[in-house]
Amino acid sequence: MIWGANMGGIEDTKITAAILKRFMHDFADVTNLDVAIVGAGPSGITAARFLASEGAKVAVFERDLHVGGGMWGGGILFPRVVIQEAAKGMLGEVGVKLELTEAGYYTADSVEAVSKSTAAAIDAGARMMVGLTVEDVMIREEDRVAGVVVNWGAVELAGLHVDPVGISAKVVIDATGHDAAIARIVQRKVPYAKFPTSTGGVVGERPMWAEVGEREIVRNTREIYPGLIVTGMAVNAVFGLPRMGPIFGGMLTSGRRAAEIACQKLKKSLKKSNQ
Ligand code: 48F
Repeated sequence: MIWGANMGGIEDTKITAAILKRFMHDFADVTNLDVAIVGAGPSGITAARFLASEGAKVAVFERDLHVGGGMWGGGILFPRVVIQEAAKGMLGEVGVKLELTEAGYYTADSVEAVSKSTAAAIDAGARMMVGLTVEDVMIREEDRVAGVVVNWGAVELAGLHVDPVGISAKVVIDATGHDAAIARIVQRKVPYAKFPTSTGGVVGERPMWAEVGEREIVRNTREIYPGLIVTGMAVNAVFGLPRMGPIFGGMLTSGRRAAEIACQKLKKSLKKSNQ
């Protein structure tokens, strides 16, 4: 038998139907979530893995067609990333090979780091929804963020006037990196919204200082408005903390911390609804 000899018997319209059926089903399945994560960079992917492994129904909405955010490209397009001693387990546990380059500084292949972290999140049960931009949030009773509003990234790029659709979520995680896009949407659309920052709003990130940025990012990963948690570089943008460049331990650990906070919130709301 020649390899590929039995590959025929295919109908184009059946391929069309298979794509439609499968994606409609998958999209319908993410319209009611425990946690909606915005942004598939290192912090969002890590938060998704931990939440899914705790049994939460979680999806990541990413406007690009690819995952990885700023991790994929490493530093100045050299596709390698640095991880400090304290965080090396975060990549080690998903099977990423680390090299000790200098005492305390491990390096990883950024493509391997993104691919294996994403695969681990998907295997744990997280859904990755690529090509979808979050352009708004849903706000419900008691001024609570209760979901995200999505549209195709291509619609945004083309500047088309097309209405988006809503996805409900008990918790929303802003993992949009330097943009802190979801925090900024809440600030813009809910004029009385107050964040626990020095200005009560998004302060904006400070110039590069890896030592301080990495130290502060996990400590400041928190719920900044009812139902809205910030993680990753969005934390530093919201709280006015320095950026760090291509070191990623803080991003991964912040993602894990965001997942912990979201889990605690989910457990509390489950308790309340059982009372
Ligand atoms: O920027 P990004 O990688 O965020 P992160 O997880 O990690 C930051 C590091 O990559 C790096 C760094 C290391 O020291 O500073 O920058 O905090 O990933 C953010 C993702 O969010 C997507 C964006 O395309 C990127 O993949 N994103 C941003 N805004 C939206 C969005 C939006 N409105 N809707 C959907 N996705």
